[in-house]
Order: sequence, then C-alpha cells, then structure tokens
Amino acid sequence: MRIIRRRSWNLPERDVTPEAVWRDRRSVLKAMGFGAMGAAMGGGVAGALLAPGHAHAYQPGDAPTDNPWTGLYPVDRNPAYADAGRPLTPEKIASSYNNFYEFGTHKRIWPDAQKLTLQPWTVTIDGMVDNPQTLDADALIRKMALEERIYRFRCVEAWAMVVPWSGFPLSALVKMAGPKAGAKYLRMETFEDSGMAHGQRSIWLPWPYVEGLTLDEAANDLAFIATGIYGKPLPRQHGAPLRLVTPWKYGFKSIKSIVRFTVTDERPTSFWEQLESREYGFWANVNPEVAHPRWSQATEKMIDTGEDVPTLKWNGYGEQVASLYTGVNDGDRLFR
Ligand SMILES: Nc1nc2c(c(=O)[nH]1)N[C@H]1C(S)=C(S)[C@@H](COP(=O)(O)O)O[C@H]1N2
Ligand SMILES: [Mo]
Repeated sequence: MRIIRRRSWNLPERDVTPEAVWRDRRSVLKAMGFGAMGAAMGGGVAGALLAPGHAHAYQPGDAPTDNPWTGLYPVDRNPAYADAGRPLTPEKIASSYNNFYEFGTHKRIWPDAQKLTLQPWTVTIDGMVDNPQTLDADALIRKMALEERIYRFRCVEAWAMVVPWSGFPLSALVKMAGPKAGAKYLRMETFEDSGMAHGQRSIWLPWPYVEGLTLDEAANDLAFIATGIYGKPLPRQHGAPLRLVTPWKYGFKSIKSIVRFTVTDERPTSFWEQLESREYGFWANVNPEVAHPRWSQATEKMIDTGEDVPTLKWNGYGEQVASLYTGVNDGDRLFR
C-alpha cells in the first residue's frame, strides 16, 4: 500500500474533525469507493487536478453551458478593487480546485458539481425584516447593480488564490430586506437536495451548509455576493447561482449556492462550528498569529504557483474591517 503524506497546507477540513467521526467516515467513504482520494490530494499542485479529456461538455474555464445569465457579463470593474496586490490566479486552476462538500470531500468536485440544477432557483429572505420575500435568483440577479472586484481569497487549509468576482455588495441585499430593530445577525443557508448532491447523503455532516455574519459585517463594503467570476456567470463548482465572499475571513465563511437569508437576533451556528467547534468558530477572521490547532496559519500557498507567501492579518483588509471588532472580546475565537 502506498502511503501518501499530505502537506499541512493541503489538509482538508475533513481531516480535522473528531476522531470518532473520522473513523466512521473513513469506512463509509471506503464503502462508497472514495478510497483513492488521498492520491488526488498528494500531488500538491492544484494544476495536477485538471482532468484533460474529461468526458463532460463543460470544462473549467468555459462559460457555463445552459446558464441563463451568460449575457450579463462581463460587468464593469469597481476601481476600488482593481488590484489585489498579487497576480490573478489562472481561471482554469481556480475552477478546478474547489471545496464544495455537497459534491464530495476532495478538491476535484467540478465534474460532479455540474449536476447542480440552476433553474428554478428560489431565494428566500426572511426573519426579522420589514420586507420578507421569496424571489427567483434570476429576478434577484437582474435587479442588482453588478460590478467586478478582484479579491484575495484565503482558505483555512492555508491555500490561497486571487480572483475577479462579479456580483453585488451584500449590504444592498440587507438594505432591500430592511432589518427590524433588535436584529443582529444574518444567517445564510445552502440548498439541500441529496438526490442532486450526493455529498449530502453523508449523514455525519450537518446539512444544510449554514454560515452567518453580524449585520455590521454584512453591511461592510467588502462583504460581497458573487454571481460571476472571470467575467462569466459563476460556474456551478464555485457556488452558482449566488455565493458569499468575505475576503478578510477564512474561505469556509464564503457559503455557496445560497437559498435563504434570514435576519435574526440569534448567532447562527455554522456548518464547521457544528462539526468541530474547537477548531472552527463563528468569526474566522484571517490571522497569521493564531494557529489552527493542527497547523500554522503564518503562511499560505498560492494554488497556481505553489509559492508560499506570508499570511496577513484580516487577509490584508484590516483598514476596512478591523474597526468591526473593537470592543468584541472573544479572545482567539475571533480568528478561528
Ligand atoms: N455550501 C458550501 N459552501 C462552501 C463550502 C462547502 O463545502 N459548501 N466550502 C467552503 C470552503 S472551505 C471554501 S475554501 C470555499 C471555496 O470556494 P471556491 O471553491 O469557489 O474556491 O467555499 C466555501 N463555501
Ligand atoms: Mo476552506
């Protein structure tokens, strides 16, 4: 048997769950035929995950097929976010190295993610709001003023990329909802359909994927709802038709394929927090000085070049977000 030693930067979140869960999972994964997934992780270079000659109509880097929003892109770049201080990650690399546990626990989920049905896609906005509403993603996307922003992106697993998202500020959606007095948080939820997304048959994971922000975080200009990437509609593996992007936080906060936004006065428990609260919390702000219990967060590896670069506090966005946390005393929990 070949033992493949994973590099610490490439440790998937699934490897850091309690041992009992992991043991169960391994036997189930094995039964499901996932036994060889370690091999795919071991290569270390994301580019190796591209599958040339794959028998799918869609290939990473293509404009998504059968996507109703193709005509909307590209959109104008917001000059305030035109330069992320690092080179853009090549599109094909970013769109073939993904985390989307609904479609599997490994990085090469893009072929399976093509099963995601985009129409109809209903988005519900509810909870403590003046304007609760249920609308089609199509109506929502066409209603919003779309812009492009280049952001750095940092996964808690210590890999990083730089990508041009298209979409709209989350604050516009919150404003449309009209939070009532006393509301404090925004809870977001991903679709649940285990027939379409086989990863959701994995009962050890707390489906549906849930994330949350304080309303102040949601109102920060950086918080973004992405509907596109690289001047095209969002491919399914990136979380079509709409996903969150919070570039000062670890990537797991950036919940994909959202179906519900709920304004609430209760702090939501996120997917990863529910699975392993000692390692993943509500805040998850990037900080090189607070190590993950299992690895350092001091540096990150660019998924295209493999280059190790120093990690910056708030992923370098402190000027815009640090003030959100003055007076928030949650110790190192603010950073995991
Ligand atoms: N619904 C859902 N959203 C998710 C995830 C997921 O598994 N399911 N993974 C998260 C993690 S850990 C990361 S790093 C980013 C990855 O986004 P990308 O694949 O578009 O780069 O998505 C986040 N959003
Ligand atoms: Mo992540």
